[in-house]
Amino acid sequence: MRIFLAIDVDEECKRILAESLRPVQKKLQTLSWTTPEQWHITLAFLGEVTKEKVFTLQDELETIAISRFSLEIGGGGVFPHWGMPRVFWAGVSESEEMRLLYTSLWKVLEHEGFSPENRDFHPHVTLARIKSSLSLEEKKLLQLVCIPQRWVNVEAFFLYQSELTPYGARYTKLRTYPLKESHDG
Ligand code: 2AM
Repeated sequence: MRIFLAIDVDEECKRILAESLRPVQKKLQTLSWTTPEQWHITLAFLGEVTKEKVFTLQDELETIAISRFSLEIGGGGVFPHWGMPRVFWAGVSESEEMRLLYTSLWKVLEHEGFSPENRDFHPHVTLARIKSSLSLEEKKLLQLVCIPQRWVNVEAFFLYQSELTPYGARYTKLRTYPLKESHDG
């Protein structure tokens, strides 16, 4: 199974994001736009993992005891850089709480034999994948997209299965890991 761990984007935030993208989506139809059902913030992509390993991992992840927190989604950017954009994303605020969740997850994952990726953690919501090179004009259109800032409450993280289909990636939630209510101590 191909699996990853992620935080969700709430419905209201998705609605606002979708609205801010609509005009540019019409103009840039050569981009592979992701759909609101696919939007999430990846914490760890684990790739192909045996079912047995998923079973143990599912339980190990229950040991994570982190409190709920809020994060801010907004603004746009690209990976790796504007010279050769490959992914167009909505930004996610860096915060101590997010770092804590990320490092706590990786402590469990490393214990289970997974190795962290070499690249730095840049939380984001992937909005489009860019397969061909863009003209200056197309880049300008993307740079001018106004994605409003919005606070999102993070009350859980999720273990997802990713299935690659001819119609794009299909993500299914395998397990929900609720975060602690702040007054839980
Ligand atoms: P991306 O959106 O930034 O491409 C499921 O595939 C999720 O895991 C996607 O959100 C994807 O991030 C992320 N991911 C991270 N590394 C990946 C990889 N090597 N292959 C596929 N997805 C990866």
